[in-house]
This record gives sequence, structure tokens and C-alpha cells, in this order.
Amino acid sequence: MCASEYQVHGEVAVITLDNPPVNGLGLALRSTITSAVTRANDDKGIKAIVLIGAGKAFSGGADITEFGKPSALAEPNLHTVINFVEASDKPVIAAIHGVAMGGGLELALACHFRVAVADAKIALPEVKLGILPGAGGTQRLPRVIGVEAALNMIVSGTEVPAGELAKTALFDQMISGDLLQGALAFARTVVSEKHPLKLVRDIRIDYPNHQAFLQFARNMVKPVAGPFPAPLKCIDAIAAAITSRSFDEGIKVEREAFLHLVQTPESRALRHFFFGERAASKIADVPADTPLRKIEKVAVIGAGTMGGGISMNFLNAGIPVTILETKQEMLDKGVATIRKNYESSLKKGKLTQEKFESRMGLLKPTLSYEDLQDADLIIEAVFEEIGVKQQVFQKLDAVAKPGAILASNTSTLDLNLIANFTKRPQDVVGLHFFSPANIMKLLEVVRGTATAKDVMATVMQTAKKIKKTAVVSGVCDGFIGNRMINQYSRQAGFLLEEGCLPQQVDQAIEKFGFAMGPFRMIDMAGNDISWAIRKRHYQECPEITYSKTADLLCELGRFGQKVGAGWYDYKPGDRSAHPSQLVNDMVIKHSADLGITRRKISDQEIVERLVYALTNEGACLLEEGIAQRASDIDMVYLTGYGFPLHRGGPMLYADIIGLPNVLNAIRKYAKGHHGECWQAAPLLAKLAAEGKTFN
Ligand code: 3H9
Repeated sequence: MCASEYQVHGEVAVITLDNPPVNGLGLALRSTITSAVTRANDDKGIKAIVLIGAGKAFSGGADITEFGKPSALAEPNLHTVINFVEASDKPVIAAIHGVAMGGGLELALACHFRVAVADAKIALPEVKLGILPGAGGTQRLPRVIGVEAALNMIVSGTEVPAGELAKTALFDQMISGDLLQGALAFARTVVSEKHPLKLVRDIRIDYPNHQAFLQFARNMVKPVAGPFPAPLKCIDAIAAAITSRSFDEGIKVEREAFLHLVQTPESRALRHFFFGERAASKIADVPADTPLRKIEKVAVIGAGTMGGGISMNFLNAGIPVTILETKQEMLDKGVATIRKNYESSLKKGKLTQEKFESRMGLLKPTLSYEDLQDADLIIEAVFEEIGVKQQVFQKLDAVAKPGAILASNTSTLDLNLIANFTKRPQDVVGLHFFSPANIMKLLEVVRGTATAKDVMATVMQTAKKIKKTAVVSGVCDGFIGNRMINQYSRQAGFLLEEGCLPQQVDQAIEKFGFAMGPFRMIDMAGNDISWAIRKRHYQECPEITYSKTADLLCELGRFGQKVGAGWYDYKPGDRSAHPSQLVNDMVIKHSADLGITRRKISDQEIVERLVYALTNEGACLLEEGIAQRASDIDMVYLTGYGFPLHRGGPMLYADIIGLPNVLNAIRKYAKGHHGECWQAAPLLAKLAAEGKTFN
């Protein structure tokens, strides 16, 4: 135990939880706590103990990186520590600032008293990791803030400011000013006034009407929980807090549920997402202390759907945006759309009048490139055609101030080529937003060969400010997301030729958990757009095979929802997809024209072919260094392509299925129709042979 972790202030021992970044309760910290509490109890001069956190938190909870490792269970485990603190003969006071979450809050709940600063964030967020509070949280929190409030906090995992809970038995005092001094003063009062030790476990829960409430809660939570088992298990554990004959019996129910949940694939997927999102923001060769360029003014070129959505991200973050168009009419239309979007939020009560006005006030429309001179970051969102991009970047090169970051929203074009349209390729980066850009979390940050490190560091930090999940991609056709989706779409097309109808493919993959199947999705995005991309793509690479069924659909003018007809039929004003006899006939005829005898294809085959096509291409991207890490690929798919969260992304899903199994399936499909698509990625084969995983 180091000196800073145990200090004596007169009759009070102060134990500091010190395990950066968030004082996660890993084995070393747990051992420190028990030794320090023992030391304080053994010291006759000590009359009370204060537990306080170093740095930015009391504690962020159990150390999630330990889950599944022997150290998580090694003694003293969190239960032992909590029981030990609770059993202390001398009063233990938790002094809370920053965050007290999960196991951190559970530790505080086992203390005899709790004081906090009003803005400390209090939460039991375990449900977001697919587990439940497993160190007494489901048993103690209802005892201090009431069953209903505790259930809301535990099932949603949301943070509540300590100030809002000030009047509950969770807190004995709110501290304004210095927390340690306030906690010491409180401890001295406890000692001088001989306050009896308060044990939360001894509080009786008196809730006569609990059955009706718990049933109501289950009915509400079940549909929202979807495939995740944790929310309902949280309710079971809270029910046990009310109905068990003893506190320890309730703890047993909670413990069993925790041990079950922590091993579920859903929890593994959610923990993967938690760490994956954070890992994605780090770039191996860009140190965390890289000096950043300042981004105080942004400009967006193009006021179409994309440009407008991109602008809103910055306006929402309080950053002024100059938006440029070539024609007044288009500019007015773009600004009107932004205004309409904000007005809709205003009407729904999601935005205050004041915020509405301040956001619109930050938007400056212009037709002149001269007005972009003072922008720190300029994002181009113009037509996806290299000649158009060339004109724009040459103009930008002429007007932008030195050091301004010039970004392209291209989704398919060569960023290095675009960078070389300027005399400052080091300042050029790709910022690939996903539509609708003001809503979708994903931002692919495309790093050109010349992009400067400080540009990368700056855009990653800016992405955080506008609340995006930024993932770095190297330059290749389609970057990470679209290059992989090409393989998925190719398989979807071949499945039609071999025996499926669009609705069967969509239903199978939607049952797997995708938000939308490939055909419903493309109907929404516009078949004409992918048609144009296909024409370019397959013209450039004629050796790549693909199903022509989608082209036949476009030749019929069935461009999707916007024209009321695509892979499905649509009724005016209604986005529901209705299977189309005409399309089904077309699909069947196309198979006949190709001389293919259609066969019955199982849902399992559909899912495997679509998902493993993603995994296999993902493995190629990793090997080529286009993606930095497997979890980055998963983040792209979870935040931008509707991959089911509970499956963890195409790479983690393959890890869970087992890479040898994935490889065997790929080798089987390589013997089938268009088997040439199924060249197993060498990395996949290597990892499978070595018994390793992507993550
Ligand atoms: C639990 O307690 C189970 C118990 O009920 C029962 C056990 C038997 N462990 O988010 P940030 C890392 S489950 C390990 O960017 P912020 C994070 O990975 C736990 N590491 O900062 C990142 O690392 P890096 C219940 C953790 O200031 C760094 O800290 N608790 C943990 O924006 C900074 O994170 C939770 O679910 C952890 N518990 O937000 C809380 N927490 O720098 C989860 C964080 O290497 N954590 N890290 O990328 C959070 O919600 C936020 O991290 C927090 C700080 C609000 C704490």
C-alpha cells in the first residue's frame, strides 16, 4: 500500500482508491482496500474511515477487463471487500465525486455513511454490459431509494446526479466545497455524536403492492429488452430483494443471475462494444499527446441531404458552420431543410426555443468560396464524381487558410487522388458520414497516405465532440464499410439466382437480428445509386462477378421507396414493403435464363453466406492494414450498418462461432454457385489453424 492510499487525519483514516483511469476495482485495488480497512481497524487511534477516489472518479465499478479472467474471482473478490467494509467496527464513510458506478456504487452502499458532491454521477450501468449489478446493487439500492426508482435506474443503467438523490437514504450529506474536508468534518461528527453504524442490508423493504408493479415492469421491459436477457434478470433480482426471507437470500439470487449473464454471448458482445468504441479512437502511430489543430469554425460544401446533415452535427455542438452551394435556390432549400428538422425537434419538445435559435444563428449560408477563408475544417459533400471533387478541392486549395483541414465525404473515391488535387495533401482527410448524417453514429475517418498525424488526431477529437463513433480506415475502394457490404450484396444477389426470393433473404437476416435485410435496405437507399456504383465498379474490374438481377430491376425503373417500387411494392405515404409478384417472376425468370435449377435454400445458409462474406472481407482488410483492428470493423458494422448489437459485429460473431467452423463453411460455399467469391482470407485460415481469434 503506498502512502498516498492511506493517510491519517487526526482520528480519521483516509483510504484513497487510486487505479487510473476510473479506479476500476481490480484485484490490486481490492487488496489495498481490505488491507487499509484492517490497518485502520487495528489502529486504536483511528475512530472513523473515509473512502475517497483519486482523479476523476470515486469508482467506475468492477474492472471490466478482468471479466472472464481468474483475477476477477481471486480473493479478495468484490463480495469479500464489500462484506469486509460493511463489517468494519469503525464507521466507514464513502466520499463521492465524479462517478460512482456499478461496483463502485455497490461498495459505497456497503459503507455506513455516504457523502457526495451534487454533480457526482450515480449509476448501476451493468445492464449496458449485458449483466446486472452483481455485488449487492439490486438488493441495497431499492432499500435506500425505493423499489420503483431503483428499478428504473438498474434496468436502464442511466446516470443520476447525486443532487437529485440528496433526500433519499442513499446520502447522508451533500458536500459543497472541498470533498475531502467535508467528508472529514462529517466523519468527526459521526465520531463525536456517536452515530450508530447504519447497515443498508438492515433496512426493511415495505412494498405491499409489489406484485402488480413488478408485473407492470416486466411487461414494459420485455419488448424493449429484445434479445438481451439482462433487463428481465434485473427485475428478478429486485423482486428477490422484496420477497426473500433474508438479505443474504436475495444476494444469492443476484449472484446466480450475475454468474449466468456474464457468460452469455450477449454480454460478451456488449462488453466488446464498450471497449471497441474506445479502442477505435486510438491510432497506433499517433500518440495521445499529439498537438491538435483548433477547430472553431467549420464549412460544409454542398447543402443537399448529406451536407445539411453534416452541418447539423456541428451546429448541435455549438460550432459555427458556413454552408456553401452553387445556386441560391439549392442553398435556400438546404437551409430550409435544416430549419425544418430543428422545428420538428422543437415541436416534439426535444429542443428548446433558445437552442433552436442559437443553432440556426450559427449557420451562415453562402454562394462564395471567399467566405470559407477563415474555416478551420472544410468538409466537401458534393456529387460523387471525381471531376466534381477535383474542381472543389482545387478551389479549396486556393481559398482555405494555411493549416485548414480539408475533408472529403466521399464514400467510394480514391482519397489519395483527391488529396493530390491540392498542394497540401497532408491536410486532406476523408470524413465519411452515413446518412442521415445528423443521426447515424458512425464516421469513417479515411487516412490518406499523406494525411498528417495532427490532422488525424484533430479529426478524431472533433468526432468525439460531435458524438460520433469514429473508425479509421485506410484508402481502398469502399473503405471498410462499403467494401465489405459489396461482398454481402453479391451474396444476396447470387442467392436470388439460386432459389431465394427477396423477402426470404430479408426475413432470414432480420431474424438473425439485422435491422433491415439487404433488399429492404437498398430500396430505402435507392437502387439507382447502387446501380451507378456497380457500373463504375464492375467496369473498372470486369473480372469481378455479380448477379445482374439488380440491374434488371433498375432497367424497369424500380429504384426503390422513392418511386413506390423496388424489390418490393410500396403504397403512397407508407414505407412498408409488400412482396412484388412482378419482381418475384423476374427473379425466377432470370434463374431460368441463366440455366440454373432453383433450389430450396435454408435460413442458415442465407445467414452464413451474408455474414461470413462480411467476416471474410473484414479479415482481408485487417491483413492489408486498411482496418487497424478487428474490433474497429465490428464498430463500423454495429454503428453504421445495422448489424445486431447482441451478435457483436461480423468479427466477434465469427470468433464466437469458432474460426475453424467459419472456414469450413467458406470452403463448402467455395464449391457452390459462384464459388470464386469464396476465397478464404489467408488471415482467417491462419488464425483458425492456430486456434486463435480475431479479437
Ligand atoms: C460492475 O461493476 C460489476 C459489478 O456489479 C459486480 C462485479 C462482481 N473497468 O469512458 P472513458 C476505462 S461492471 C475497466 O473514455 P469517460 C475505459 O475503457 C462495471 N476499465 O472515460 C477507458 O480506457 P482507455 C460497471 C474501465 O470519462 C478509460 O477507462 N461500470 C472501466 O468518458 C476511460 O473511459 C460501468 O459499466 C471499468 N469499469 O467516462 C462503467 N470504466 O482510456 C463503465 C472505464 O484505455 N464506464 N474504463 O480507452 C463508463 O461508463 C465510463 O468509462 C465512465 C468514464 C463514466 C466511468
